[in-house]
Amino acid sequence: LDKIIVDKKREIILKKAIIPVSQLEASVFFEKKTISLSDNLRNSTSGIIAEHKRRSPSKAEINYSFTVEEVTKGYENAGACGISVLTDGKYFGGSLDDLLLARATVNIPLLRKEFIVDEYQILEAKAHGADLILLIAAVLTREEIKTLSEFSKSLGLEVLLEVHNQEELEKSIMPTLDMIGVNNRNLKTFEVSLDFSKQLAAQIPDDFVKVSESGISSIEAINKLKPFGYKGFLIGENFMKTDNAGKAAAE
Ligand code: IGP
Repeated sequence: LDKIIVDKKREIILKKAIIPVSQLEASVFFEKKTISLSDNLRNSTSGIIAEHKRRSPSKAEINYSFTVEEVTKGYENAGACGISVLTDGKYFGGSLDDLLLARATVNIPLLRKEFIVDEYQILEAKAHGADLILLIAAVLTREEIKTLSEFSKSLGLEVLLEVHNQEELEKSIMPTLDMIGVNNRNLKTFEVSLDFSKQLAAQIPDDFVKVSESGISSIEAINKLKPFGYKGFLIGENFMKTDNAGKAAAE
């Protein structure tokens, strides 16, 4: 995780030198209103946030056989509340082009799934059609979470804050967040257990929509998480590893 962040910071320095903020701000998406994922989750029964993920550090290759359009259209047709698009290239095989293609394909909320450490990445998210961003408490200070979430909100982007334990949750709670996600996967050890979601649920204040992330592989798992107050379920690998991600999401 520390290595990913070091790489990310270098990547941002290089990108800033090539694509100035003014160029990002010229994107048509700055004039477009965003769609609210938190509203969708509050009003939905499925709560599925389906993820486009080609590979990951914990699993290596998952699926390279389908286009972003095929996968995201499939998710939308299956009734997903929103779609998460990995944009990290080095570790997840994604890109901002993937986000743009997803935006050209579907009309449901899009999450830019990225290790965000700089406001520049939030401008990129907006410029490529995202409706919300992810902030990961494990790699940010409270001050950074505050600055980055305020900046997102000023652009009309909702914020999903990801935590993995009580300490991260306590340091992060603030009114500029919309949703709080408990990552069932420890990003440092890759250990996965739905118990993380179950244990932390009661500590998440009711003003935030609760999302359970990672390692969810069945309807039974979702049904076990719902009584803890979870309204959103972020699922990647379990859909992507099949030969029809949309069909898997529909089932
Ligand atoms: C999806 P899974 O186990 O269903 O493929 O997990 C998503 O939660 C996971 O990709 C994720 C992630 C992240 C990826 C959660 N938090 C932070 C990169 C960065």
